[in-house]
Amino acid sequence: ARRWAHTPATLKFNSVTEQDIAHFQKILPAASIISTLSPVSSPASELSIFNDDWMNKYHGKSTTVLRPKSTKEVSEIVKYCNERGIAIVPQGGNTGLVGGSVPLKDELILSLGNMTKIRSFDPVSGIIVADAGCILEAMSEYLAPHDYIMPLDLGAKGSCQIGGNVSTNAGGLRLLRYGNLHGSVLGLEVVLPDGTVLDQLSTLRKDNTGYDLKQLFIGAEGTLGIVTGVSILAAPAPQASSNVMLALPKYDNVLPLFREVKRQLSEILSAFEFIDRKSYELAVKHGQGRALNDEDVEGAECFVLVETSGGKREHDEEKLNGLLESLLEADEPLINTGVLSQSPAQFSQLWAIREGITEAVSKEGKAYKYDISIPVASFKEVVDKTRDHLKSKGLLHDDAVKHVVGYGHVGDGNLHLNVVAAAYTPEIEAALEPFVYELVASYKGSISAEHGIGAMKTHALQYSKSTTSIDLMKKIKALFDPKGIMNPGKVLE
Ligand code: FAD
Ligand code: 2HG
Ligand code: ZN
Repeated sequence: ARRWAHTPATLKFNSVTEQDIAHFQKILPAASIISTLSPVSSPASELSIFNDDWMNKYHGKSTTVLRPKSTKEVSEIVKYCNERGIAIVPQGGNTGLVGGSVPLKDELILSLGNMTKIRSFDPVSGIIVADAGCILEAMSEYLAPHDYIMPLDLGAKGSCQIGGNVSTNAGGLRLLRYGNLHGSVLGLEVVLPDGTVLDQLSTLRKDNTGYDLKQLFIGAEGTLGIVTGVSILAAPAPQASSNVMLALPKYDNVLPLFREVKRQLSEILSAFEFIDRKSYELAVKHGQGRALNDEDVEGAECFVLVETSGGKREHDEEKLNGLLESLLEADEPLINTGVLSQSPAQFSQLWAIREGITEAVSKEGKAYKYDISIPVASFKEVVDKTRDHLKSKGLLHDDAVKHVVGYGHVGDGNLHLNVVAAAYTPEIEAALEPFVYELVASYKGSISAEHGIGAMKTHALQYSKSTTSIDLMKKIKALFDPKGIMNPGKVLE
């Protein structure tokens, strides 16, 4: 019930009717329409994978999902919806973690899942242009034989789409090396809320011709238009990659370790990921990756996964081995042990532990997810303070909150604080919010480092954005989408 409170009170939209379905049938083939309304009359169960989010925390009530195959079809649908006052939720792989990809009420869902063409690839520049519905992993597989990689990677790669990645400005596991999408996206094709196609699908690396409009859509979470095409700069595939899981006796060692790792590995360091002890245990318990040997885990308060990517295996191995030796031989070692991958399979297994935490947490219980930017030195303090707070409210026990864990992208100052509960309850939510947001604000942090605002944090935006910024965001929204049909109630209240 609380979610409905966030729906903009002033905006009124029309529900999709049977007449609308008849109109959509003129735009799209029957196979591209899923609707409980006649004459399509799909069973409600077919709609649930689009109405329910990945965490099964947010539940829409849409009657209709449209799955266009071309930008022209998207444009005709959007133009019609704008005229009719029907609200639209753009949906990619539906892996978002902030309730942005599912309706708040019965908005029409426009799924990009049928738009999966690679439009072009230039093996000299590395620029790839693709339909927004291309799955991230499929794009990586397309690039591999050409010796290129996508500049982003995340645990949801098998389901998330490049249009969804762009719309959430997804960060992920390669940000430390390749930066965020504001840098690597070169152009976008967007269907604006009145159906106009904004063609900015540039393949230029340099283009200073006034305002860079595409940046507005990167991270707009579907509130300003529908991304239908993406031009992105792929990175040359590293010739050698390696990784090592470092076990730390205490959290306080993370920062000095980061400094030392950066100093010694310099240009070959490509990831520095943090995993606290409980996150590690949950990953292993739920079959993510392969457990380390007991003696490697013993006495570890947390772990750091370091990845190197470089051009020459012998050179990189020498550096990594040198790093490990110097860390272990130090008078007061920052690490207990380091487990170095010896084969591509072991490399993947170490990554699977880190990438699998989200999945493991969702198997363990219902997760309240806080994706925050704070100074790295405070990661542990924030996890501990949150746990203590829940304990003081009498909520830290198996029937309420089972675990409070922290993991994330240390290299980018991004902590994933996950509170794993037996169920989503108003009592736990009230204990966590605004507590966590106030805590983040006290460190001058961000309440959303990489997952976005969605439906979850609209009411908390002011913890990280000034009134002036929010006012400007509202003006931009009104300029692009005067009727407010595009993903209403997301990002802005
Ligand atoms: P969806 O979930 O479908 O949509 C997300 C938002 O974008 C919604 O607001 C939706 O309306 C909008 N949208 C989607 N497609 C379009 C489009 N074509 N045009 C306009 N708007 C659109 N995120 C990170 O940043 N880093 C991570 O490391 C990371 N790891 C994850 C691991 C797991 C296991 C999971 C489940 C999620 C993870 N995420 C991560 C969350 C992340 O936001 C998404 O995985 C991804 O970027 C969303 O892509 P999607 O295609 O699933 O979009
Ligand atoms: C990750 O880094 C993702 O693994 C997901 O961003 C984080 O589930 C989460 O909270
Ligand atoms: Zn993340």
